[in-house]
Amino acid sequence: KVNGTAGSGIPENVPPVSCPLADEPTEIASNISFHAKYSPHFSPFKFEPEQAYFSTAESVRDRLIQQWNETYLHYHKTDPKQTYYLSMEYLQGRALTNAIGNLEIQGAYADALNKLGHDLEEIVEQEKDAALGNGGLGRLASCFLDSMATLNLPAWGYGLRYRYGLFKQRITKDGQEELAEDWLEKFSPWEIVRHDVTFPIRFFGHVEVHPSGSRKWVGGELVQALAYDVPIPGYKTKNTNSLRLWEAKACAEDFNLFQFNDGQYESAGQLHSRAQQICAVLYPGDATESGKLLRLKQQFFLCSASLQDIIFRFKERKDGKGSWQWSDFPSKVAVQLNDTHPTLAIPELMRLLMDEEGLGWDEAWDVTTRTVAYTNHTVLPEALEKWSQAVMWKLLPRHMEIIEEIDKRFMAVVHTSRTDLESKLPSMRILDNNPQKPVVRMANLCVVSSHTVNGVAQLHSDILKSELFADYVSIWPKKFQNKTNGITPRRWLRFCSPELSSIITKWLKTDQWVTNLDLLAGLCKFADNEDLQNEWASAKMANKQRLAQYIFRVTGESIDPNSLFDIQVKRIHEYKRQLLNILGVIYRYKKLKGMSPEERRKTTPRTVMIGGKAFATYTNAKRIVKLVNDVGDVVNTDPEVNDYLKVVFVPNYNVSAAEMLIPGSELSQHISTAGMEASGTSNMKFALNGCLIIGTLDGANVEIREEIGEDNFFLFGATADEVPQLRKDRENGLFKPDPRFEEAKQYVRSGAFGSYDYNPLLDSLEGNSGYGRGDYFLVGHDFPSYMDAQARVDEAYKDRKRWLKMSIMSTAGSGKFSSDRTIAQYAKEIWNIEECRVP
Ligand code: B1H
Repeated sequence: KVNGTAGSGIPENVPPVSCPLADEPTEIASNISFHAKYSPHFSPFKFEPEQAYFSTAESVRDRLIQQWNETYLHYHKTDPKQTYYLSMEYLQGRALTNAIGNLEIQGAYADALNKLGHDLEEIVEQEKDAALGNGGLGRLASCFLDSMATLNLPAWGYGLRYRYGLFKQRITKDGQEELAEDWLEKFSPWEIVRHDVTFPIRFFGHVEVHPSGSRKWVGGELVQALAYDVPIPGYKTKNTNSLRLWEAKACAEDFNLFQFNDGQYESAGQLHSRAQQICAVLYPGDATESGKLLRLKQQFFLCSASLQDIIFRFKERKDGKGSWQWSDFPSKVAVQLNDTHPTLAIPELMRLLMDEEGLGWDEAWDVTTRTVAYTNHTVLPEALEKWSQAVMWKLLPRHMEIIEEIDKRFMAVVHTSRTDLESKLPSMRILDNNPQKPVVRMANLCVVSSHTVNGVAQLHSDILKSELFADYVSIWPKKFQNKTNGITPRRWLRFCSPELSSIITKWLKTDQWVTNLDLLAGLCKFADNEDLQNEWASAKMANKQRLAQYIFRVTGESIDPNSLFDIQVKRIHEYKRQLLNILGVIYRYKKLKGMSPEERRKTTPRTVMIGGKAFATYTNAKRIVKLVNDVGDVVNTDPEVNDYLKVVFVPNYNVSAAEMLIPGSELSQHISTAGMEASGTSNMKFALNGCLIIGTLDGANVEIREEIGEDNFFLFGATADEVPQLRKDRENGLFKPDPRFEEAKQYVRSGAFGSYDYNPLLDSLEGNSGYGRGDYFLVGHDFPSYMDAQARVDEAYKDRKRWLKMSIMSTAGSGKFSSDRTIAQYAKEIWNIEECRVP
C-alpha cells in the first residue's frame, strides 16, 4: 500500500503516545519548548523570535496532523465523491495566524508565548510568505482551499513545490529589480514529506505499437514525483484537507557512481540536477525555447503525478469492496482545471485509461469528459496558451496522438451534425496547422473535453459565451456557466482586521458572519447610527496607523493617517491602468502647485499608494513602476505640496503586505479597461474591509456595485460594449483628447520627474492603432471621467458621516463575495459533491 491506511498500520497493542494537544497556555508553552528542544533546527540554547516561530509552528502542526489524519481516515471510510483542484499556482502567504485562527487557539497561543517571553504578533512576522503563484489566479486557489475545508468538502489541491516562488521585488534608482525568493531557505514547518507517495513521470521517448493494436509510451527519461502534503484546516471544524505539492527527484540509480569515482563530478549528477530544474522556479520566463520546454514539462509533471495519484486512490478505496467499474470513476472523482495550465490532464487521463488500464477510446472518452471541468480566467489573447506542435511531439508523443484524435473526432461531429459551423471550424479546432507555426490551442482542447466551462464573474462569463467561445455555445449550450469569484472572510477580514471584526460581531450580536457572510447585510440598518460610525472610524484609524508604521518601515516615508488613504495594489499591467492612476496624480500635483496656500487648505489631503510586481521582461510595466517612484520622489519632497499629497510605491507587494494594506485603506482603485479584467478579487477584499471603490464596469466590479449600491461606488469610464467602437473611432482619427490629459503627459515629458526617458511609455498612449500602441487600453478616453470621479471622491471625503455610511454599506454589501458561496456553487453545480464532516 503506497497511500494505504488499512492493513499495514502500527499494531493496536502498541499505540503511539497520545499527541499533547493542550489547551492551557502553560501546557502549550511546554509543548512549544518541547519542540525547541527535541525537534531542534537551531542551538537548543537559543530562543529568539526565529526559534520561537519554528517551535510554535511545529506545536500547531501537531494539532493539524491529528485532524488531518482523522480527515483522511474518515474520507477513506465514507468513500464520497472527491474534488481534485489542479493548479500551477497557490499563493498561500503565511500559515501561522490562519492555522491558530481556524483552530480557535489564538488566545491560548498568545498567552503561551507571553510565558516564554515572546509576543505572538512579533512571532508571526518571522514567517516567510509561501508565494507559489503570480497574482489573483494563485490567491483564488488558496482561498478555495480554505473554503473547501471550512465547508467540510472532501477535496484536494494539487500543485508544484517550487524551490523559488515569485521573485522578490526591490526598488532601486533604476526601478524594479528581481531577486530570488528563497521561501525554503530554512525549512517550511507546514509541509509533510511523503516518502511513501511517489510516481514515475516520463518525458520524451516514443510510442510502441503492439500487434494487438494497443499503443504504449516507452523510452525517454523518467523522473520521480515525490509528494509534500500541506494540511489545510477548515474554520471551526475538524476537517483538514491536503494541498499536495509535487517535487521532482531523480531515481537513486540515476546517480552515476562510476563517473563520479572517475572524477567526472558534473556529468555524474547530471540527471539529478536536470530533475531538480523541473520544480526550481515558478513560471520561468518563456522568451527562450528552453524556458518554454521547461514550463511544458512542469505542466505535464503536475498533471501526470496528480492523475496517477487520483487513480491510485480510486482503486485503493475500491479494494475489497466488491466489483467496481471504470464507468464509476466520474461519480467518485471531479477534476477542476485552474485555467489551461493543467490541460494536459485531459490527454494524460485518456492515456492512463487506454494504455495502462486497457479501456477503449469511447469508454475512456466518456470517463474523461464526465470527470474534467475547466475554469477560464482571462480573455487576453497573449495569455491564451498555445503550444508548438513540434515541441509537444518531442516531449509527449503519445499525448499528441491523443490530441490529434480528439481534434479529428471533433471535426467529424461538426461535419456530420453541424454543417452550419463548418466555416468556423478553422478557429474552433484544437490544432492550428498554420504552416508557419503549427500549435495546439489549449483552451479549445479544454472546451471540447470538459463537461463544464466557467468564467469567474458574470460579465466575464457573458463575454466568454458571446465572443471567445461563442461558436461552441450553439453545440453545447448547457456546458457554459458562471462562478463569480470569492475570497475567504477568515484571512481577509476576521484575521487581518480583528478591530473591525469585533465591532461587526458586537453589532450583529453574533460571529456567525465569519462562515455566513450574507449576515453582514444586517449592518445596513445601522449605517447611519452615530455610535457604530464612531466605533467604525476608530477601528479604521487604528488600521491606518498600523499601515503608516508599515510604510515607514519598508520605504522610510512618513504618511499622515488623517489623509485619505488611496490604494492600488495588483500586478502591474497596461490593462490594469496604473498609468491612468499616476497620470491623475500628476495632474493633481500640478494643480496643487498652482494654488495659493488658502486654496490648498480646502483640498482633501491624500496619500496615494501603488504597489505590484512587473513581469521581468515586460518593459512598459517596469517603466510604470519607475514613473510611480519618480513621481513620489518629487512630490514627497516638495514642501509646498506634501501636506496635501504623498505618493508611495509599496515595494514587494505580496499576501502579507495585502493583509496590512487592505484593512487600512479608504479608497481603492480597480480601473481596468472594461472587458479586460476577468474578475479581480482584491476589489472584494477592499470592499469587505469598508474601503470605497473607484472603478470601471469591469469584472466583478459590476456585481460589487450592484450589491453595495450605486451610491456607494465611484463609477467612471467606458463600458465593455463601447470599447470596440471607441478603438475604431480612434483609428479613424475621431478621438479628441481632454486638455487635462495632454497637460499631464506633457508635464512628464518636460522632465518634471527626472531625466529618465518616459517618451516610449507615453508614446504608447499616442497614435491610432495596434495592441499596446494607439492607446489600446483607452487611458485617454477614460481620463476625463476618471478625474471627475476623483473630484466626487474628494467631496464625499469631506463629509465624514456620509463617508462612514458608505464605508459601512460596502462591508454590509460584501456577503456575496465569500469564497464559501463560490465553492458551494462549484460543489453543487459542477462537481456534484457533498459535505463529508469529520465527527
Ligand atoms: C488571471 C491569469 C494568468 N487570469 C497566465 N489569467 C499566467 C494567466 O503564469 N501564467 O502564464 C498566470 C496567471 N491570471 C486572473 O485570475 C485574472 O486576471 C483576474 O481578473 C481574476 O480575478 C483571477 C482569478 O480568477
